[in-house]
Amino acid sequence: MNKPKGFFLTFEGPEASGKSSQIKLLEKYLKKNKIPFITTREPGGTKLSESLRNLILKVKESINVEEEILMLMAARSHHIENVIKPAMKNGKFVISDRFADSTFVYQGYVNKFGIQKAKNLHKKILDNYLPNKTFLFNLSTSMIISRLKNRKIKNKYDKLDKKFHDRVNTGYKIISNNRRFVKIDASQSIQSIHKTIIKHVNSLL
Ligand code: ATM
Repeated sequence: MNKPKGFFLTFEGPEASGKSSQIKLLEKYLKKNKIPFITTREPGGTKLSESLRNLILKVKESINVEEEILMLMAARSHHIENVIKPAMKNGKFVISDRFADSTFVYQGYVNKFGIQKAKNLHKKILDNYLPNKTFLFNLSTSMIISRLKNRKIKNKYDKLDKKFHDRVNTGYKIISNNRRFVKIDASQSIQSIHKTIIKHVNSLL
């Protein structure tokens, strides 16, 4: 008998776009339907990668974008080899809150490392390991800012201004011209977004 095939799904988008709430709803749905899955996140996903997350997002010392991207890729390599690939081998759905696309956008575009340079590094270091599908949450800058106002500041990126969020949105627009991406209008209701996600997930089963 053929072993069940795993599936790698990622959630991407700007801050406060509702990714995490949707991941929780999807977890509930998969549990209810007895579909084997794991959820994980980036930066993070392993003990080592979570320590790197703390360094990258909370460190007071300033690090340059090259240092940051190398730390992210080290964390990602550990995550892929120790969590994602083993779960995929066991036929599970792997759901990750952010992955390589965040590096292409935040470091590659927003922090000016270069999208293509970031993609080249991903090819070289991580064998171009990419998700099967990516849900990309789109939200206008004004809505991001208004949602963030109701949220306690969580990391160094949450503090940044309108220009920053505009750049994040532009970065996602640039990298998402590809069939891997399912674009979600994140201003819709939680339930209607959930329905869309379930529809796509069911089409993969
Ligand atoms: P979450 O709050 O979605 O967990 O994301 C943490 C931050 O990490 C997010 N910015 N904010 N706020 C984006 C940033 N990040 C990068 O800059 N590069 C990456 O490769 C990843 C995975 C995340």
